[in-house]
Amino acid sequence: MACTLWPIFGSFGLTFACAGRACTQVQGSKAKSVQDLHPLCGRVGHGGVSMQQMAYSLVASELGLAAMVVKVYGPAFASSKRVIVCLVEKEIKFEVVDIDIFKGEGRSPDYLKLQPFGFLPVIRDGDYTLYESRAIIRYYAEKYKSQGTELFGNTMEEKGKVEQWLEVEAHNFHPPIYTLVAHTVFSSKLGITPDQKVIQENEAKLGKVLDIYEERLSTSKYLAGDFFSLADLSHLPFGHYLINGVGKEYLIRDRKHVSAWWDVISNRPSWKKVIQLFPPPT
Ligand SMILES: N[C@@H](CCC(=O)N[C@@H](CS)C(=O)NCC(=O)O)C(=O)O
Repeated sequence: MACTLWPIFGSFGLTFACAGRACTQVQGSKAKSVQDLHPLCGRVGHGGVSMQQMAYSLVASELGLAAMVVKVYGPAFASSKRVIVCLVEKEIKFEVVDIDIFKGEGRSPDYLKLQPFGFLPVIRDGDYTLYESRAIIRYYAEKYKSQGTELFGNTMEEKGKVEQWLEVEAHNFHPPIYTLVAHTVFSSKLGITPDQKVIQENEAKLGKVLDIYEERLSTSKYLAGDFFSLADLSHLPFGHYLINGVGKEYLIRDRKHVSAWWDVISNRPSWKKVIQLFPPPT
Protein backbone atom coordinates (compact mmCIF):
# COMPACT_ATOMS: atom_id res chain seq x y z
CA MET A 1 0.00 0.00 0.00
CA ALA A 2 1.58 3.30 -0.99
CA CYS A 3 0.15 6.51 0.30
CA THR A 4 0.50 8.89 -2.58
CA LEU A 5 -0.82 12.41 -2.44
CA TRP A 6 -3.09 14.80 -0.73
CA PRO A 7 -5.07 17.05 -2.96
CA ILE A 8 -7.19 19.71 -1.36
CA PHE A 9 -9.94 20.97 -3.54
CA GLY A 10 -11.98 24.07 -3.39
CA SER A 11 -15.26 23.61 -5.20
CA PHE A 12 -14.06 25.36 -8.32
CA GLY A 13 -10.64 26.78 -7.57
CA LEU A 14 -9.00 23.38 -7.12
CA THR A 15 -5.88 24.09 -5.13
CA PHE A 16 -3.41 21.47 -4.00
CA ALA A 17 -1.16 20.78 -1.09
CA CYS A 18 0.89 17.84 0.07
CA ALA A 19 0.88 16.20 3.47
CA GLY A 20 4.45 15.57 4.55
CA ARG A 21 3.59 12.11 5.81
CA ALA A 22 1.91 11.22 2.55
CA CYS A 23 4.18 12.93 0.09
CA THR A 24 7.44 11.63 1.52
CA GLN A 25 6.26 8.29 0.22
CA VAL A 26 5.33 9.56 -3.22
CA GLN A 27 7.25 7.77 -5.87
CA GLY A 28 7.77 7.79 -9.61
CA SER A 29 5.25 9.11 -12.05
CA LYS A 30 2.57 9.85 -9.46
CA ALA A 31 4.89 12.28 -7.74
CA LYS A 32 5.61 13.97 -11.02
CA SER A 33 1.97 14.55 -11.68
CA VAL A 34 1.51 16.07 -8.23
CA GLN A 35 4.53 18.25 -8.75
CA ASP A 36 3.12 19.39 -12.06
CA LEU A 37 -0.03 20.43 -10.30
CA HIS A 38 1.51 22.23 -7.37
CA PRO A 39 5.01 23.69 -7.41
CA LEU A 40 5.41 23.16 -3.65
CA CYS A 41 5.24 19.40 -4.03
CA GLY A 42 8.88 18.76 -4.84
CA ARG A 43 10.48 15.35 -4.40
CA VAL A 44 14.06 16.23 -3.63
CA GLY A 45 15.20 15.81 -0.01
CA HIS A 46 16.66 18.87 1.70
CA GLY A 47 18.99 18.42 4.67
CA GLY A 48 17.05 15.57 6.27
CA VAL A 49 13.72 17.35 5.90
CA SER A 50 12.07 16.59 2.62
CA MET A 51 10.85 19.35 0.38
CA GLN A 52 7.44 17.80 0.80
CA GLN A 53 7.56 18.16 4.56
CA MET A 54 8.64 21.76 4.23
CA ALA A 55 5.91 22.34 1.72
CA TYR A 56 3.38 20.71 3.99
CA SER A 57 4.36 22.83 6.97
CA LEU A 58 4.07 25.96 4.90
CA VAL A 59 0.79 25.09 3.27
CA ALA A 60 -0.73 23.52 6.37
CA SER A 61 -0.03 26.51 8.54
CA GLU A 62 -1.26 28.82 5.80
CA LEU A 63 -4.51 26.94 5.49
CA GLY A 64 -4.88 25.94 9.15
CA LEU A 65 -5.17 22.28 8.28
CA ALA A 66 -5.60 19.52 10.83
CA ALA A 67 -3.20 16.59 10.52
CA MET A 68 -6.02 14.07 10.10
CA VAL A 69 -7.58 13.65 6.69
CA VAL A 70 -9.80 11.03 5.13
CA LYS A 71 -7.83 8.20 3.49
CA VAL A 72 -9.36 6.69 0.38
CA TYR A 73 -8.04 3.34 -0.81
CA GLY A 74 -7.68 2.44 -4.49
CA PRO A 75 -8.20 5.75 -6.33
CA ALA A 76 -7.49 4.25 -9.75
CA PHE A 77 -10.63 2.13 -9.58
CA ALA A 78 -14.09 3.28 -10.54
CA SER A 79 -15.94 2.57 -7.31
CA SER A 80 -13.34 4.53 -5.36
CA LYS A 81 -13.81 7.46 -7.72
CA ARG A 82 -17.48 7.56 -6.68
CA VAL A 83 -16.22 8.39 -3.20
CA ILE A 84 -13.49 10.76 -4.31
CA VAL A 85 -15.75 12.90 -6.49
CA CYS A 86 -18.14 13.16 -3.54
CA LEU A 87 -15.33 14.31 -1.24
CA VAL A 88 -14.31 16.89 -3.81
CA GLU A 89 -17.87 18.20 -4.15
CA LYS A 90 -18.13 18.36 -0.35
CA GLU A 91 -14.72 20.08 -0.08
CA ILE A 92 -13.39 17.42 2.26
CA LYS A 93 -9.62 16.95 2.45
CA PHE A 94 -8.36 13.50 1.67
CA GLU A 95 -5.34 11.44 0.79
CA VAL A 96 -5.19 8.30 -1.26
CA VAL A 97 -3.64 4.90 -0.71
CA ASP A 98 -2.89 2.90 -3.83
CA ILE A 99 -4.27 -0.62 -3.90
CA ASP A 100 -4.07 -2.65 -7.08
CA ILE A 101 -6.71 -5.34 -7.06
CA PHE A 102 -5.27 -6.77 -10.28
CA LYS A 103 -2.09 -7.55 -8.36
CA GLY A 104 -4.07 -9.24 -5.61
CA GLU A 105 -3.57 -6.41 -3.12
CA GLY A 106 -7.27 -6.45 -2.29
CA ARG A 107 -6.76 -9.94 -0.84
CA SER A 108 -3.80 -9.11 1.39
CA PRO A 109 -4.38 -9.80 5.10
CA ASP A 110 -3.87 -6.11 5.91
CA TYR A 111 -6.42 -4.97 3.36
CA LEU A 112 -8.93 -7.64 4.37
CA LYS A 113 -8.82 -6.28 7.90
CA LEU A 114 -10.29 -3.07 6.48
CA GLN A 115 -12.60 -4.56 3.85
CA PRO A 116 -13.26 -8.23 4.59
CA PHE A 117 -14.85 -8.80 1.15
CA GLY A 118 -11.72 -7.56 -0.62
CA PHE A 119 -13.48 -4.85 -2.64
CA LEU A 120 -12.51 -1.25 -3.17
CA PRO A 121 -13.11 1.30 -1.87
CA VAL A 122 -12.70 1.65 1.84
CA ILE A 123 -12.12 4.87 3.73
CA ARG A 124 -10.44 5.56 7.03
CA ASP A 125 -11.38 8.72 8.85
CA GLY A 126 -9.41 8.79 12.06
CA ASP A 127 -10.44 5.61 13.85
CA TYR A 128 -13.52 5.19 11.70
CA THR A 129 -13.46 2.72 8.80
CA LEU A 130 -16.25 2.44 6.23
CA TYR A 131 -16.68 0.42 3.07
CA GLU A 132 -19.32 0.21 0.30
CA SER A 133 -18.98 3.24 -1.93
CA ARG A 134 -22.62 4.30 -1.79
CA ALA A 135 -22.71 4.02 2.00
CA ILE A 136 -19.61 6.21 2.12
CA ILE A 137 -21.06 8.93 -0.10
CA ARG A 138 -24.29 8.98 1.92
CA TYR A 139 -22.23 9.26 5.09
CA TYR A 140 -20.24 12.26 3.89
CA ALA A 141 -23.22 13.99 2.31
CA GLU A 142 -24.94 13.88 5.71
CA LYS A 143 -21.90 14.49 7.88
CA TYR A 144 -20.92 17.63 5.99
CA LYS A 145 -24.41 18.69 5.02
CA SER A 146 -23.71 22.39 5.19
CA GLN A 147 -20.30 22.20 3.49
CA GLY A 148 -19.62 22.18 -0.26
CA THR A 149 -22.33 21.10 -2.69
CA GLU A 150 -25.63 19.99 -1.15
CA LEU A 151 -25.96 16.46 -2.54
CA PHE A 152 -28.95 15.06 -0.68
CA GLY A 153 -31.66 17.64 -1.38
CA ASN A 154 -33.19 20.13 1.01
CA THR A 155 -36.42 18.41 1.98
CA MET A 156 -37.39 14.88 2.95
CA GLU A 157 -39.18 14.58 -0.37
CA GLU A 158 -36.06 15.56 -2.30
CA LYS A 159 -33.99 13.19 -0.21
CA GLY A 160 -36.48 10.42 -0.98
CA LYS A 161 -35.95 10.99 -4.69
CA VAL A 162 -32.17 11.04 -4.28
CA GLU A 163 -32.39 7.71 -2.44
CA GLN A 164 -34.70 6.28 -5.09
CA TRP A 165 -32.30 7.11 -7.93
CA LEU A 166 -29.29 5.97 -5.96
CA GLU A 167 -31.00 2.61 -5.66
CA VAL A 168 -31.82 2.64 -9.38
CA GLU A 169 -28.16 3.30 -10.12
CA ALA A 170 -27.04 0.45 -7.87
CA HIS A 171 -29.59 -2.14 -8.95
CA ASN A 172 -30.55 -1.28 -12.53
CA PHE A 173 -27.74 0.75 -14.10
CA HIS A 174 -24.71 -0.77 -12.40
CA PRO A 175 -25.11 -4.52 -13.05
CA PRO A 176 -25.23 -4.34 -16.87
CA ILE A 177 -22.56 -1.63 -17.15
CA TYR A 178 -20.30 -3.53 -14.75
CA THR A 179 -20.63 -6.66 -16.87
CA LEU A 180 -19.90 -4.70 -20.05
CA VAL A 181 -16.78 -3.19 -18.49
CA ALA A 182 -15.64 -6.60 -17.25
CA HIS A 183 -16.08 -8.16 -20.71
CA THR A 184 -14.41 -5.34 -22.60
CA VAL A 185 -12.11 -2.91 -20.77
CA PHE A 186 -10.74 -5.32 -18.15
CA SER A 187 -11.39 -8.74 -19.66
CA SER A 188 -7.71 -9.67 -19.95
CA LYS A 189 -6.84 -8.38 -16.45
CA LEU A 190 -9.78 -10.29 -14.99
CA GLY A 191 -9.00 -13.40 -17.02
CA ILE A 192 -12.39 -13.25 -18.75
CA THR A 193 -12.85 -14.38 -22.33
CA PRO A 194 -15.16 -11.72 -23.77
CA ASP A 195 -18.49 -13.33 -24.52
CA GLN A 196 -20.42 -11.59 -27.30
CA LYS A 197 -23.73 -13.02 -26.13
CA VAL A 198 -23.20 -11.63 -22.62
CA ILE A 199 -22.14 -8.29 -24.10
CA GLN A 200 -25.22 -8.06 -26.31
CA GLU A 201 -27.59 -9.06 -23.51
CA ASN A 202 -26.18 -6.47 -21.15
CA GLU A 203 -26.12 -3.80 -23.84
CA ALA A 204 -29.84 -4.44 -24.38
CA LYS A 205 -30.54 -4.41 -20.64
CA LEU A 206 -28.70 -1.13 -20.23
CA GLY A 207 -30.57 0.34 -23.20
CA LYS A 208 -33.91 -0.43 -21.50
CA VAL A 209 -32.72 1.16 -18.28
CA LEU A 210 -31.60 4.26 -20.17
CA ASP A 211 -34.99 4.49 -21.90
CA ILE A 212 -36.48 5.04 -18.46
CA TYR A 213 -33.80 7.62 -17.69
CA GLU A 214 -34.65 9.37 -20.96
CA GLU A 215 -38.26 9.73 -19.92
CA ARG A 216 -37.31 10.98 -16.46
CA LEU A 217 -34.76 13.45 -17.80
CA SER A 218 -37.22 14.87 -20.31
CA THR A 219 -39.03 16.49 -17.39
CA SER A 220 -36.20 17.03 -14.93
CA LYS A 221 -32.69 18.40 -15.41
CA TYR A 222 -31.18 15.87 -12.99
CA LEU A 223 -32.39 12.48 -11.79
CA ALA A 224 -33.76 13.50 -8.42
CA GLY A 225 -35.07 16.89 -9.51
CA ASP A 226 -33.66 20.20 -10.60
CA PHE A 227 -30.53 19.84 -8.50
CA PHE A 228 -27.31 17.84 -8.88
CA SER A 229 -27.21 15.11 -6.25
CA LEU A 230 -25.58 11.90 -5.10
CA ALA A 231 -27.86 10.12 -7.54
CA ASP A 232 -26.24 11.79 -10.55
CA LEU A 233 -22.76 11.66 -9.08
CA SER A 234 -23.00 7.94 -8.52
CA HIS A 235 -23.27 7.36 -12.28
CA LEU A 236 -20.02 9.12 -13.14
CA PRO A 237 -17.37 6.39 -12.73
CA PHE A 238 -19.04 3.65 -14.76
CA GLY A 239 -20.76 6.08 -17.15
CA HIS A 240 -17.26 7.29 -17.94
CA TYR A 241 -16.21 3.74 -18.90
CA LEU A 242 -19.22 3.38 -21.16
CA ILE A 243 -17.86 6.23 -23.27
CA ASN A 244 -14.15 5.76 -22.65
CA GLY A 245 -13.41 2.10 -22.99
CA VAL A 246 -16.52 0.03 -23.57
CA GLY A 247 -17.14 1.88 -26.84
CA LYS A 248 -20.93 2.03 -26.46
CA GLU A 249 -21.29 5.78 -26.43
CA TYR A 250 -24.32 5.48 -28.69
CA LEU A 251 -26.32 4.24 -25.68
CA ILE A 252 -26.00 7.75 -24.26
CA ARG A 253 -25.85 9.83 -27.45
CA ASP A 254 -28.94 8.27 -29.05
CA ARG A 255 -31.01 9.55 -26.14
CA LYS A 256 -31.30 13.32 -26.30
CA HIS A 257 -32.02 14.00 -22.64
CA VAL A 258 -29.63 11.37 -21.29
CA SER A 259 -26.96 12.83 -23.55
CA ALA A 260 -27.54 16.39 -22.30
CA TRP A 261 -27.57 15.17 -18.68
CA TRP A 262 -24.34 13.25 -19.19
CA ASP A 263 -22.64 16.32 -20.65
CA VAL A 264 -23.69 18.44 -17.69
CA ILE A 265 -22.62 16.01 -14.97
CA SER A 266 -19.41 14.81 -16.60
CA ASN A 267 -18.25 18.37 -17.18
CA ARG A 268 -18.39 19.31 -13.53
CA PRO A 269 -14.95 20.55 -12.45
CA SER A 270 -14.91 17.97 -9.65
CA TRP A 271 -15.21 15.02 -12.02
CA LYS A 272 -12.83 16.44 -14.61
CA LYS A 273 -10.21 16.85 -11.91
CA VAL A 274 -10.78 13.35 -10.52
CA ILE A 275 -10.24 11.65 -13.87
CA GLN A 276 -7.22 13.83 -14.55
CA LEU A 277 -5.61 12.98 -11.20
CA PHE A 278 -6.45 9.32 -10.99
CA PRO A 279 -6.26 7.59 -14.36
CA PRO A 280 -7.72 4.08 -14.52
CA PRO A 281 -5.42 1.08 -14.09
CA THR A 282 -3.50 0.11 -17.23
N1 LIG B 1 -20.52 -2.67 -3.74
C1 LIG B 1 -19.09 -2.33 -3.69
C2 LIG B 1 -18.47 -2.87 -4.95
C3 LIG B 1 -17.20 -2.22 -5.31
C4 LIG B 1 -16.47 -2.89 -6.46
O1 LIG B 1 -17.05 -3.64 -7.25
N2 LIG B 1 -15.18 -2.59 -6.51
C5 LIG B 1 -14.33 -3.17 -7.50
C6 LIG B 1 -13.41 -2.10 -8.09
S1 LIG B 1 -14.33 -0.92 -9.02
C7 LIG B 1 -13.46 -4.20 -6.79
O2 LIG B 1 -12.94 -3.92 -5.74
N3 LIG B 1 -13.31 -5.39 -7.34
C8 LIG B 1 -12.48 -6.37 -6.75
C9 LIG B 1 -12.88 -7.76 -7.12
O3 LIG B 1 -13.81 -7.91 -7.94
O4 LIG B 1 -12.27 -8.68 -6.58
C10 LIG B 1 -18.95 -0.81 -3.53
O5 LIG B 1 -19.70 -0.08 -4.19
O6 LIG B 1 -18.11 -0.37 -2.75
